Amino acid sequence: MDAPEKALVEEKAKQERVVATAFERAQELLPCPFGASGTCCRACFMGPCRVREDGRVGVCGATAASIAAKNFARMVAAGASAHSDHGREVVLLFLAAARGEAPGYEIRDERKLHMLARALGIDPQGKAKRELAVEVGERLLADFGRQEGELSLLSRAPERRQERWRRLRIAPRGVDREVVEMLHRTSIGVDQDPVNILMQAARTALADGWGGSMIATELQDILFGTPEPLRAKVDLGVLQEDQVNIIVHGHEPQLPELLIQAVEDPELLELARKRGASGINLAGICCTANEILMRHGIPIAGSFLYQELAIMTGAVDVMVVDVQCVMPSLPTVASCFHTQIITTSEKAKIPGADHLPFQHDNALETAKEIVRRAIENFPNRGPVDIPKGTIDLIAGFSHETVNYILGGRYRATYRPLNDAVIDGRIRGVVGVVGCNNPRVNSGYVHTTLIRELIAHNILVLTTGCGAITAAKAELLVPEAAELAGSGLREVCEAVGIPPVLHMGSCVDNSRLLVAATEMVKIGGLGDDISEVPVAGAAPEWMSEKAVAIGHYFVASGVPVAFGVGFPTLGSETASRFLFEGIEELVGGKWIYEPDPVEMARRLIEEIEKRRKALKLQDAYS
Ligand code: BF8
Repeated sequence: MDAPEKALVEEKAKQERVVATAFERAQELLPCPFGASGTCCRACFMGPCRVREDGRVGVCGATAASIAAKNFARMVAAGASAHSDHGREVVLLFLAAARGEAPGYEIRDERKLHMLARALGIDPQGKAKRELAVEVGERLLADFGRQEGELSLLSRAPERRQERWRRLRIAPRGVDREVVEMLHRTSIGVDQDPVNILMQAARTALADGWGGSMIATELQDILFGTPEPLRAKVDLGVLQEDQVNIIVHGHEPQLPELLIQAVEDPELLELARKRGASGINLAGICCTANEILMRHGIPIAGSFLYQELAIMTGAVDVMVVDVQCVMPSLPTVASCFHTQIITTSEKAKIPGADHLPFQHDNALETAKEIVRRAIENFPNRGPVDIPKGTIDLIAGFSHETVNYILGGRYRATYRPLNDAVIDGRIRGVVGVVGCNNPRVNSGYVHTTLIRELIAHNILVLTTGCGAITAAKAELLVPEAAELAGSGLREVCEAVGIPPVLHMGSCVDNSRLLVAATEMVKIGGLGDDISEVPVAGAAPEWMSEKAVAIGHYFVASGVPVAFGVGFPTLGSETASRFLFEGIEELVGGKWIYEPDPVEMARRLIEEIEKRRKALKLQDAYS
């Protein structure tokens, strides 16, 4: 073996030793059974106390039930914080753009701005676009710090739902207030009643769904454009061997929106050619990917579990990350290749990554600098191995476009959807959302569930990494209607839509709340979300954010199924409340079922229960 060849083999061996991915780490690290089932308490330093529901209690006397409830509630608070802090950043940029302090950004969807203003009780008549945007932005910004009263957008929910929240005293006041109170109540020696804790968790979660997340979605649409259906591509094959490849990863679309402009900059394109590349290619991972896919058709390299694999193609010149779901392993993996990892949020630095902070007044320069660095890094590539092939998908189903598609632009309405549910062509609607998890047969779980549901005439709405997974299984194309039951197939073919509709990122689960509300308002399916034949599922969840999302759907009246494991299983008392008792209060409940076929069966059972209560016709087979 000559010297260069030996060096290559050694290098490859080094890579093989060093490049462990989440899949290998998940095999090596077994979860702690107490932590996984929710009964390890770390709220003080007399412990940590690991208890079981067998009469044993923690040093302070805490029971397994209160510990499990507290841990669940803290997951909700953390998840709600993540979505809501994203929402807050969007409002701040929105206000800066409206005030002319954020070059490169403008208010794009004036029609939606007017609709949102009216939902907030602001009369848009006679107001200039920017003036109205400032008024809307300031109103929504106040929702984060509101101490009394109710969140502004709660008024969008069906009347009956709002009354129920008020009766139960879980109508959220301010986003930050609910999160702070949740943390207070779960610190040592405060709230010890599992039901009381889990109901405040419901209030905190509602502050996410009808607050932070909804604010993020609505203002992003107004600022960057409301999505409309478009065709795009998914899989690692979207990376281009002969082009500079930049991957955006994380959750916030603010900077990626300008990266889209920067990769088309003629000077940068010329520089790329000088460095030997034929162009500059932008692709996405995780929810940032979903954001720019929905609005611009930017291709998706993969979901959460693909972030390390993308780097291992050797073809990623820069991976630019913001917040959430960014693995700390990235710089280690990247160190075996030429990839530069660039962090852009002051809230999220990673040892070993470069930091290029994004601010409102320098966004375009930052975007161009990132592109420049990627170009300069292109000649440093080693061997490149991009898996061949890509898969087509249709995305861009915002609540508004579903409205237009079904009813037409001038009579936009959910009426045809309600009619299809009423006559049984569609038995119900299920949101299949959430993460990928290396502890299960990732991908299989999501897609098996979805296939079962559509085969039983259930229309599936999807977001987040679940949507990317569905896309990879070719479920987001109109041809997938062939897998649907006869009723759903008929509707999909008539309207020309896939049986699985991509509705965006994880904050865009708020679109599903708006859609469910719209179904109530159109009529014929009950007076509250809890009566409509709808359900939700996160079969491969892993993030605290998924717990927050699940809990706000439950608190909005929707049954929600989780796979993988459930974070309160160590306490039968806490679990029984979430699986059964909570339903009497809010109309929704949690379901835990790791098997996707069985999960589908249980969700269909919930849908049928609602159909029966509404005395709807027998569904198509
Ligand atoms: O916020 S689905 S892995 S990327 S947490 Fe994360 Fe889960 Fe993906 Fe979107 Ni949502």
